[in-house]
Amino acid sequence: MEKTFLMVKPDGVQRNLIGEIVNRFEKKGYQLVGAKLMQIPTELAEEHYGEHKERPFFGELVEFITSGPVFAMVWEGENVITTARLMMGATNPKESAPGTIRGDFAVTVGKNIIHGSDSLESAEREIGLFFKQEELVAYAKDANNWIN
Ligand code: IDP
Repeated sequence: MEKTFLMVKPDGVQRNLIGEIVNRFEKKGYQLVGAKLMQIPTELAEEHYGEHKERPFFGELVEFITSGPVFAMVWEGENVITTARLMMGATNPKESAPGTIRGDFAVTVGKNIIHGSDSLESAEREIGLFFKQEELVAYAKDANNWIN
């Protein structure tokens, strides 16, 4: 089953949005298979956001993502990578639709509440960066028969 890496950023944790965000993905019908509250070390932040190394906002981005605890998660379900991105909304909250997480809770691009993998390749890379294999839990839920 497809998996994605989602993370409530420090602004989302500080604004008490962990529960709200978990609730949205649970209600949608996806399954949580791993989660932890953690403080990201600078080296991990730089690796996670490596594709943005040359961007002018890279320093600011690393500083922000390490500025407080994040809630890192792995979610599983059919088409979860693409659908989670739709549920998050556009990167810049000025463009994210109401009803999406960023559209409902964020105002500026630098503090946009949530991260989610944008492809199968980045999902596998990011899950590997943040979680050990034994931290992911495979389990069956009867309700899945009413979802899939
Ligand atoms: P994504 O998070 O929607 O995948 P990316 O383009 O991968 O978006 O950018 C990563 C993160 O970098 C964004 O979520 C946002 O927090 C931050 N970011 C993007 N553009 C800017 C900017 O112009 N200024 C500050 N931060 C930015």
